[in-house]
Amino acid sequence: MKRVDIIGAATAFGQPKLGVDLGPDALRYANLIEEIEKMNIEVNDKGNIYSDFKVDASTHSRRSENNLKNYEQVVDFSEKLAAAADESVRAGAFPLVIGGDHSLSIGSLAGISPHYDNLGVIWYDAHGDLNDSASSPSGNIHGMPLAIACGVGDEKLVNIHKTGAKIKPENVVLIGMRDLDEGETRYIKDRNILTYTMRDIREKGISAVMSDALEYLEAKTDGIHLSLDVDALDPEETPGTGTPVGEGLSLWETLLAMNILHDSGSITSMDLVEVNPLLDEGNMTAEKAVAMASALFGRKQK
Ligand code: NNH
Ligand code: MN
Ligand code: MN
Ligand code: MN
Repeated sequence: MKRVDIIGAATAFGQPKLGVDLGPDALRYANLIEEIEKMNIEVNDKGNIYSDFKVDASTHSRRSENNLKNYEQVVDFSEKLAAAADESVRAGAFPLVIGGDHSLSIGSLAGISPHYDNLGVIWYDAHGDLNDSASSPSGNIHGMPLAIACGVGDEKLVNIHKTGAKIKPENVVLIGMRDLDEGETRYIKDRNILTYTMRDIREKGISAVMSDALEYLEAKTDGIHLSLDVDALDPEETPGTGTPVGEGLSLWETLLAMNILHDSGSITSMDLVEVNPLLDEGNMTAEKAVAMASALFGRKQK
């Protein structure tokens, strides 16, 4: 890895709550760049990407086309982010895309995946983000990016940056699952996606889960993208996020998971998403997210 490129994805259009577009700056304020530099890694902060559309607090998330809220805003933002992520991989850097809501992964995966024959994905989240507009209970696009990357969903969203599916469901591992919608459960079963629910993690332990996930992906992929939604953790750990779900992962489990991923040397890009400083207690969610990213880049747990 030549360097880490920080790409700020300042978007809130994938979900209804204001403030998640401030996540990138909350992470910088929590010393994201300095903490990664401590690992003797060069960091290039590329600043934030913003939509040309302005967030209008009075209508945000109410405009919906075919049960896709803020549709044209998400299409526009995804194209911009995909171009930035593509450029970063092309330059030999490790893109660290900081959000922003999880709809940003439509753009990050679209930009990154063309550089690989078989990109693997670890989706560390309470949710599967495998809805399409028909199965989505909310119309919020942040519940759809993984399906879109697999080629399922709205045509424009599926064809962002490059035509067609960006990844294969057999190259995906879901970790931390505890709030799946019906359509998502069906898709996981139909495509036989390797899934670790909270119960699986309790039974096996996070260390064995991570090793098994790595073994599964390393055998058939030429790069692994980590998409880390801070709501994977328990809301007591990361309260500053829009859709918290109880009985989640602890900080220490996640730091251990990140250390195991670091030691593998297999992770080639990352999204760090759903930090909403307006919902936070102080800046603790951003601070913990920085600890998680630092652990991925080699900071050892005490
Ligand atoms: N599954 C729900 C939906 O599609 C919630 C998604 N929310 C997330 N995903 N934060 O990670 O609306
Ligand atoms: Mn998510
Ligand atoms: Mn989530
Ligand atoms: Mn190292």
